[in-house]
Amino acid sequence: MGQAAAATTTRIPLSDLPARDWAAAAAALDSDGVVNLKGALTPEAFGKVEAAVEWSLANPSPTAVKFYPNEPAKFFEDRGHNHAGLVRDIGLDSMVGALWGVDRFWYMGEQLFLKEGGASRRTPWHQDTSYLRMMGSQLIACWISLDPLPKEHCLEFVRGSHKGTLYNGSAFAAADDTAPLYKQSRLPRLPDIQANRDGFDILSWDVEPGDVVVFHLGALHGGAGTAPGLRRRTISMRFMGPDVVFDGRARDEAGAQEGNDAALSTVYAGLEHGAPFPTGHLTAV
Ligand SMILES: O=C(O)CCC(=O)C(=O)O
Repeated sequence: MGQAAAATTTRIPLSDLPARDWAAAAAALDSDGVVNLKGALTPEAFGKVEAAVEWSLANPSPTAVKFYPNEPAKFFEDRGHNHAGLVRDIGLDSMVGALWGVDRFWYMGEQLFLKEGGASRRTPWHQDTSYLRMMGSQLIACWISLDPLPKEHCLEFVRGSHKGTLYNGSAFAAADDTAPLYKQSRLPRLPDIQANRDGFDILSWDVEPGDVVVFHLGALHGGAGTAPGLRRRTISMRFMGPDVVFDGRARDEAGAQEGNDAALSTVYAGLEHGAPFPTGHLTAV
């Protein structure tokens, strides 16, 4: 664990955070599967996120990866559970509580992406729930970019897809973004959204420092690439709420080339489909 300790012991009241129509934000998240909380972080809070991300980049975990090692630009990804304290420090817990209308929920950890050093390729379209056996409405990532990103370099979403088909994961293969993570699975292969963009209702925004894009982990999303000269540092902080249950429907998965299946299989052991999802490995926030 790196920087987990919270600097404050009580939540920042919603009234002390930048004002927002939280009911409208919650309704957008429910219907579209994503909402951009524009200007949600104060400059001070944004500075704390930036310090946390820089700490994580300077202290990569043993499972950090450089995707597409044969490409000139760096496309780095890492996961950790180092920033639970940050959740409280920047008022993210108050925001999540306002979106869900619940008081008790859990921090699942963070994932970092860094693209720099030239034109970097896209993050393939995928759903996070393909990699997690979790079901429920209270399952989100708060995606924060530390660098201003015009829409064409932002994270993109298929509107409403969190209520649609659950697809096989993406193997992040160099030659084919839809190549399935699980070579054997009942989940259908991802559609080629990038090649058929007009066939999908794609949502994204120009994002500025301070914006927090919140999305349901079942939403189809893909990250745009970068242009030379653009550095793109992003962090996704994930949360689950009390309505999340174990998704025990048969997937007959096998043949994953990578993933956190081994660690998660101990969490899933013995669970019945629909059982409340265990929280012992998570941080209550
Ligand atoms: O920032 C990106 O390009 C990818 C983000 C992503 O896929 C995620 O947060 O799940």
